[in-house]
Amino acid sequence: MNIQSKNLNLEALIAADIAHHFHPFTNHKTFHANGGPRVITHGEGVWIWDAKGNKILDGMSGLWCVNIGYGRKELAEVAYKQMLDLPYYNTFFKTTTVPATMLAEKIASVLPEKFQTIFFTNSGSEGNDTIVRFVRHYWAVMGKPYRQHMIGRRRGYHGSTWAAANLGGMVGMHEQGGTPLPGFHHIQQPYWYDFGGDKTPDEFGHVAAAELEQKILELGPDNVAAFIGEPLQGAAGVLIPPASYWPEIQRICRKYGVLIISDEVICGFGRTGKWFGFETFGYEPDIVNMAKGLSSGYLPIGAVAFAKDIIEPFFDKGGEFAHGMTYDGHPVASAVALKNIQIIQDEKLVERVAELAPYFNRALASLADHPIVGETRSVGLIGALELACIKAKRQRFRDPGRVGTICRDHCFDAGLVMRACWDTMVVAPPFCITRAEIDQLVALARVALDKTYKDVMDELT
Ligand code: PXG
Repeated sequence: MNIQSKNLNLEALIAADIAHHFHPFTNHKTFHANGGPRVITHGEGVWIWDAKGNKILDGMSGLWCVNIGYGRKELAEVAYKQMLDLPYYNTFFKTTTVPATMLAEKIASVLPEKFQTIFFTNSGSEGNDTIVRFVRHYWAVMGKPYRQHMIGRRRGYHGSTWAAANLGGMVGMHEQGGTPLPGFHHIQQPYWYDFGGDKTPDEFGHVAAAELEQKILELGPDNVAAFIGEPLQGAAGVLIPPASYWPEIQRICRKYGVLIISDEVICGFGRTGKWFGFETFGYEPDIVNMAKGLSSGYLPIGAVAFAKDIIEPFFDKGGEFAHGMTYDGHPVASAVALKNIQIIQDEKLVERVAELAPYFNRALASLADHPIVGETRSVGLIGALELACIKAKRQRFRDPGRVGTICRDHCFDAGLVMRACWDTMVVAPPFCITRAEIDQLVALARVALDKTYKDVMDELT
C-alpha cells in the first residue's frame, strides 16, 4: 500500500506500529528503542521499496516464500475474480470448492505418484500440527498406539504453533512455555562446518545419521512414530547435509518402521532445483509438509501430502479424522496457489533454478576470499556464508549472533536483504533473479561484509 495514496504520514504510521503492533520473534524493547519498523511499501521482481524510497534487493524472497517474485498481476486477478465468485466456503461437511479440489489434484501431479492425497492448512506450522495429530492417530489405527515418539533435529525449524515448536529444535523457543513435551526428541543436525571436525563431509553425514539409530534404540524401536526433517535446515542457517546423510536416515527409518516426514516448507516448489528437496537429497518420505512456495507467499496456504500406503489403511480403518481448520482449502488462497504452480510450470521456473544454480554457487564462492567469510555453500537458489573469526580453524566470533546482526544491518543499509541465522548469512532470492542481479547481490554483500569487517577487525587474530 502506497503511503502517499493513503495520505499517511510515515512518522505517524511508525508511532502507531510502536503503540499497537506486537511483532513475531521480536524484542520490542530494543526494537522500539531503535526507532521501530522499516515500512515496506511495494515490490517488483526481486526488488522491494521502503517508505523512504530506498530500493532493496530482496535476497530472502520475503521470508523464503515469494519464489516467483513480486508484482505478478495474474495472481491478483485470480484472487479478485475468485472473491467475486465465491470468497469463502468450507470443505468440512461433504462440500468442496472448485479451486480447492483443483489445487489438490495439481499438487498431487507435481509430487511422486505415491502421493495422491492432500490435506489443506493455512501455514507450515499448521501443517506440522496436522502431521503430529495424524501420525499419532495413524499408529493407533494400525494397532500400535505405543508408537508415539517423534524425533527431529537440533535447530530444526518446523514452525511456531504448539506441536510444531515441539518438533523443532530451537532452544530459544524451548526456553519459553515448556517445550519440548515428553515424546519429542532431537538429534544432532548434519552441520559439517560446526561439528564435522577432521571428518570429511561424507564421513560426518554417517556420524550425524547414526544418532538417529541410537535414539531409536534408546526409545525402543516399537515406540517411535516418525522422524521429521527439513531436506536442508533453512532457519538454522541453510545447513546443507552431506550427500551420505539422507540415504542413511532413510535406511535407518525403514529398518525400524519409522515414518519419514519431509518438511518442504522452504524447499518445496523448486527452491533446490527440483520440485521437492527430497528429490535433490535422495530420499522418499511418507508425508510431505508444504507452505510458503505453494502460493509464493501471495496468500497464506499450506498443504500436507500423504503416501498411498499410509493413507489407504487410515481411511479404511480410521473413521473420521477429528481435525480441521475453518480456512482449510480456502477458495481464494487455493485459486492463487493453483495459478502460482501453473506459472512455475509454464515458465519452467524449477528448471531455471537448476540452470542458475552453478552461477549462483560460483557468485557466492567469490566471497570466500573475504577475511571474515569462512565458508560459502549453496544448492539451487538457496545459500549461506559463514562468518568466521579464524577462517582456517572454522572458529566463530564470540557471542553467537552478534556479528551476524551487524552484517545484516549493513546489508539492509547497502540495499540488500540477507537474513542472519546467528553468524550465518543466508540468501534465497526469487527464482526470477537474473545473472546480472546475482552479481548485484554479491557486490552488495561484499559492501556489507567490508563494513562488518571494519567493525570487528580488532577481534581477528
Ligand atoms: N517448516 C519449515 C521448514 C519452515 O521453514 C515452518 C515450517 C512454519 O511455517 P509457517 O508458515 O507457520 O511460518 C517454516 C517457517 C526465519 C523464518 O526467520 C523461517 C520460517 C518462518 C519464519 C521465520 O528464517 N520458516
